Amino acid sequence: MAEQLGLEWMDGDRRRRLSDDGLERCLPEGVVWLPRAALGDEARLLLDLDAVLRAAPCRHMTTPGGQRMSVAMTHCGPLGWVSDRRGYRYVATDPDTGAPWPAMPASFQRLAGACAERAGFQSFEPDACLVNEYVPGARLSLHQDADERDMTQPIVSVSLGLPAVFLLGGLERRERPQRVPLEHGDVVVWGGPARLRYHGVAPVAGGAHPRLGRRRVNLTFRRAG
Ligand code: MD3
Ligand code: FE
Repeated sequence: MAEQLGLEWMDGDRRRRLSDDGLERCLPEGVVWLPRAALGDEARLLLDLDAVLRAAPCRHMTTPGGQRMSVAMTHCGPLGWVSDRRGYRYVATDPDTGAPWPAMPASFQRLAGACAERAGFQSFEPDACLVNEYVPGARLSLHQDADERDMTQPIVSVSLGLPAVFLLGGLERRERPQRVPLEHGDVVVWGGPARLRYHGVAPVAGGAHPRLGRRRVNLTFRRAG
């Protein structure tokens, strides 16, 4: 049975954890979902997020093809990802101001490190934290994260605010994506064989979150350089 479901790689503990909110979720190898893991120090996390957003406001970048992204983004930590007509790359300064990206708050580093460790990655030290901001209707089309240097390092993602449906595809673009609902406080660690899966976010539905209002904010922690 477990084999048929593709669960043979999971130990009993992890299988229980996946279902401990009563929602069965069968995720591919290398994906570890930690429901509500970001809420342990929620107040601190949201205060620190506010400070980052004040220092480096989210902006809509342009794809190399000239499209304005519906997601607005900014960064903290030594490196930030930028996209413009020249392509994608990681850079140490905010192109809008020429200043370094704001420092990565200690609360962010602690959360990312602790979640990576729960997923089996010791001493994860991210040098980039992407902050994506979605208002209702914003989406992220299917893509791979392949601009980081070391693909043995995981990506840790933290969902905050409005819920979203995450689209988890395969290693090739044509594979039909699985829909994974993510809520405020959920953390997902993507590593190993899942690191290069295609993924995206379905258009965010309307509504308002009690703490973050009419938006979803996603943090992704990466080892980029
Ligand atoms: C699966 N962000 O910033 S995070 C991105 O919700 C991005 O804002 C989405 O995709 C968001 O690049 C999803 C989850 C994520 C990040 C990296 C992955 C999922 C991944 C890498 C491989 C497989
Ligand atoms: Fe991505």
